[in-house]
Amino acid sequence: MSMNRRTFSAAAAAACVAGALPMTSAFAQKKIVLGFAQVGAESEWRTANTESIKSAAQEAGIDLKFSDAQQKQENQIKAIRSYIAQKVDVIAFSPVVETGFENVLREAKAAKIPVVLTDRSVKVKDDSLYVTFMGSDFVEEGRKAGRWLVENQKGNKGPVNIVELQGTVGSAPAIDRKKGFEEIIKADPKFKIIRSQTGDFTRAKGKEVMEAFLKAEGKNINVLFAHNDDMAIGAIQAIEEAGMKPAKDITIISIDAVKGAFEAMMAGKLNVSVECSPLLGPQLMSAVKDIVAGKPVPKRIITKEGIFPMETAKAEFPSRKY
Ligand code: GZL
Repeated sequence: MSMNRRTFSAAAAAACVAGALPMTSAFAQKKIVLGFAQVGAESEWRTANTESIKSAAQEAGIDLKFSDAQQKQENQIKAIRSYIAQKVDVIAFSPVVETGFENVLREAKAAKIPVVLTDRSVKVKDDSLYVTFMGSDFVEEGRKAGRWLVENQKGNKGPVNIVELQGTVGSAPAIDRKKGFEEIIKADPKFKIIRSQTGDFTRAKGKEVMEAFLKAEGKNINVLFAHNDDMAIGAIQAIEEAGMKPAKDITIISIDAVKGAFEAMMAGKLNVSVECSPLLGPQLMSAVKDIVAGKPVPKRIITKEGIFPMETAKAEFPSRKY
């Protein structure tokens, strides 16, 4: 069990005063210990996010304790409790769902361990339970998807029947992307969401649910809005197995802009992907160092992101970092 920063500093100071250690070396040796409770490994996005966090911790000289919750909230809570018991300096996590973390966050606060939210946020009455939330604006990502569709369907008097593959039920990205998308399309009654179901952000579930949509609605489907690229890629397989042409018979809009999405767009099978950057590692490590140094950190740090229609994919692909 690693001694935490406070007890170490007190011991080091005592040793220095007693002349047992030169003042500088003692303090320089103690690495910051960060406990990170990751959602899982459900998508290309998550894999890139984990890679960014691990490489940034190494780069920053931060001792990273990492856990994968396999998309189960109880596993994330268990991991956070273990970091509290280990007296880490900072805890960071990407809440798999928005609710149900209040108690464990209170335990971290009682243990005087600061918490950073990355990627996804939580719904809590007391926002002093976390120092900062860094990640995308998911409502804006949904709006970007909606605006692209409105523009793309300008010449079509409708109806435009949409099926929607939602992300993990109760997660901030699923709730907010739906909200942003509907905010934009509700302006024109030609747009109708005729089926909407969770594919839990995975390719396998995205394919399975799209197969059910196709069985129920078939050629009545004009558009697929998928909350992430992995579900869109699974749905593309289902559309092809049903003998239809993805991105032609069914317009496909998704979010993340991972490598797999660019490959699908270059193959002419995906119409557009809204960027959601997983590369939060460097920002997280810089915030952790500031928190440990007692410097102020903004309550909300929003990642800047774009949108990539099929036509831009070939030119953009070589410079993509995830
Ligand atoms: C978004 C992130 C979502 C991605 C999915 O920030 O939480 O979770 O869009 C991932 O690909 O599974």
